[in-house]
Amino acid sequence: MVKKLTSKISFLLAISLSALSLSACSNNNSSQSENGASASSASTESISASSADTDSSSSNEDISDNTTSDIVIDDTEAIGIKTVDSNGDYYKDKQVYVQKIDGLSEDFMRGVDISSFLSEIESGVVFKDYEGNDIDSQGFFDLLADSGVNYVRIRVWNDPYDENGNGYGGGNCDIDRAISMGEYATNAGMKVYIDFHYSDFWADPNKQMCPKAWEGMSISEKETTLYDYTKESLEKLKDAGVDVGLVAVGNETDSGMAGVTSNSEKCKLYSAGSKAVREVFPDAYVAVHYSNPQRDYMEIAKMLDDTGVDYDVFATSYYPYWHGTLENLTDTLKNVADTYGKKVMVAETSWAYTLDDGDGSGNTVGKGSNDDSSEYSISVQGQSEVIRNVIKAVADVGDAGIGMFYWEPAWIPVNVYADTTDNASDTLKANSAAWEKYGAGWASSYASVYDPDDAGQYYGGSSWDNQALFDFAGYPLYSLKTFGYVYEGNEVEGMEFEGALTPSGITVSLGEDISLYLPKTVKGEYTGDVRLDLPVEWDDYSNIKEFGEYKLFGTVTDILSDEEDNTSRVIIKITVLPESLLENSDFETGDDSGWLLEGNGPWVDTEDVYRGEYGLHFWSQTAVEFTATQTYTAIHSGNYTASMMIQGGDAGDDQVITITVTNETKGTSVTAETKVTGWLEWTNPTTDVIEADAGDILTVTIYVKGASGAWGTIDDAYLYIE
Ligand SMILES: [Ca+2]
Ligand SMILES: [Ca+2]
Repeated sequence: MVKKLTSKISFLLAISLSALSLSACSNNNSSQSENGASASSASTESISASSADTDSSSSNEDISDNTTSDIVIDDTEAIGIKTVDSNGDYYKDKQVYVQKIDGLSEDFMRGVDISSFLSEIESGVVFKDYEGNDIDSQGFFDLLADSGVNYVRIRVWNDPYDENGNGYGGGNCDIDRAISMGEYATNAGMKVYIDFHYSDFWADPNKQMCPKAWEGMSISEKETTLYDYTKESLEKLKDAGVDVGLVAVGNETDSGMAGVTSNSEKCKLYSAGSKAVREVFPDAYVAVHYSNPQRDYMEIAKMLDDTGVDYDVFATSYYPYWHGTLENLTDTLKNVADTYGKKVMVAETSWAYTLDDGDGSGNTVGKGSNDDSSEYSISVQGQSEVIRNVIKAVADVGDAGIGMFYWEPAWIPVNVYADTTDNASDTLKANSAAWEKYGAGWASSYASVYDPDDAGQYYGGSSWDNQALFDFAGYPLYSLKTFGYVYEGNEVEGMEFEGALTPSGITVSLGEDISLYLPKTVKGEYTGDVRLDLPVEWDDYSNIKEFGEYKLFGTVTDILSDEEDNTSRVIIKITVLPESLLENSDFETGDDSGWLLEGNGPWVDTEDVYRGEYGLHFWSQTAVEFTATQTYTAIHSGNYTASMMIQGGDAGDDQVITITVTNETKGTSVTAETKVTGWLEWTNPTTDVIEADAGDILTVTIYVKGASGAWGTIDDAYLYIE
């Protein structure tokens, strides 16, 4: 990482990076940076299956001819390929090992979002029970309840239809369809979470489009209209007897809601929605929902508090491949809960059991896409562990942690598609027709009038079929039963310990307490794709006293074994940064003390830091151009070097980013350049050495020039002597 440092590695502990195999376990930073390619500094995953998720080659065929929608496809051949793993074993037969969660409340919301369900059924999808029998719609909801699910989440769009009544897709989720699904859920004894998007189609961190009928309204008109719409919709649910237990006013509303973008206007709309919920369902929770627990949730919660928004639950999405560690999830939610007296929950999560695509429309998680996290295996067991561990992370908040919802576990292929089969093109044609006619895909071509840039370009099928809790042919996976298993745990036969996975490396500054950064557990691997958090005792590291890169061994204990010899060894990479000669190199004072900031863009903030709590964040609506400068008087003669960590995006082709050390006394300077390439894609520009004598004046200058809208973070800006 800090390339210049290797020259000073202690001989005893010296290692070459190439000799240390860390590839088995990619770290969090790399998995998050997968996401950077998709653009903004907010969490950029469009789980509604946007551009990157969708196979445009298949989705842009002419599929407007509805007459093909009733082609009957023989799934037999495709099923043989797509419903078994590489060993030829059926996914549906895979039992799951589940660690019991002690003390989990019976009331804990163990939910699933089944918003696409009706469109699936209308398209001819048939779900099965664990014995392989076909089940009807009520049977499907009963199966969820029997598996331990006690809550169902349903999204609601205002008017997801074009002027001719053609659905936009994604389940065509209007209020009437929410009522139908809500009735099944209520009949099955489950409660319902209504997820208003306040849009005619997908609302997420990237888009919060105004409903067509609300275009051109002033904010006060929107408040009234949103209140009326919410009240009317909820009254319909109430009249139908749907057991609504929670209502979210907006979906992943990080960047706005219903076409408004300012916090003050957004809060007015939250309040209008909340007022309607209180009137119709006084016992229901009111939730707000944001997308990424790595964001500044404390500032958001403060803003909501300052504005006086009346809500009960601060909800977040948490996708393990995008949204950081479970520890951070728990800590962030606990902070909000403790400080503002709110309940907290995870409104969306999921995990893949295969990297295959089942319907001919590309998936969000696939080969080379969001698949490099090693916390969990891509397997039915991996899904189970995500469900169990996310529930536990929320429950670990305490009484305020009230629930977890799995996103779209039933969004499976209409017909199982495999490009290797003879009927592949017919299958894709039939699927495409169902996406068009019944809304079983993420978007139909009809959505282009409303959402031309995303749906209009990339309309197609399910980007989520491999993250479902049913296989491609409709058989339930045992991962679904995790919702019930968490109370008592579930054993599987013949599970054996295979060893510990190499953990992510850590970075500390010289003089910092390494124990604060060393993980207390590492992942242990067992047969059956099982990965458990196992306690680790690290060897003595008191001899790490200089900067450089080190490896440290630890002893891992297999918690499932009673044998005496139940341990194995593991290695962690430790990068010790030099002691910086600059003041506030890591920005951990929480302000710009020590630095002279000049120009447009930078401020010290908590968002997207490299290390610690703070970094030097930058963003501007207009062109970004600034310098951050600090001067140091050399105490010793020697070779000096400067480096920094930087990430960001949208800086344009003409961006210039440099870090320079100038010896003002001698009139010499050295510069290192870099570019920002995406969210959390950190680079580490490091200058060549520059000579200085004692008493020379050295100036370190960070210079950033980027297009309007450029954003990013600088952290750990160092000057050191070799
Ligand atoms: Ca797919
Ligand atoms: Ca920092």
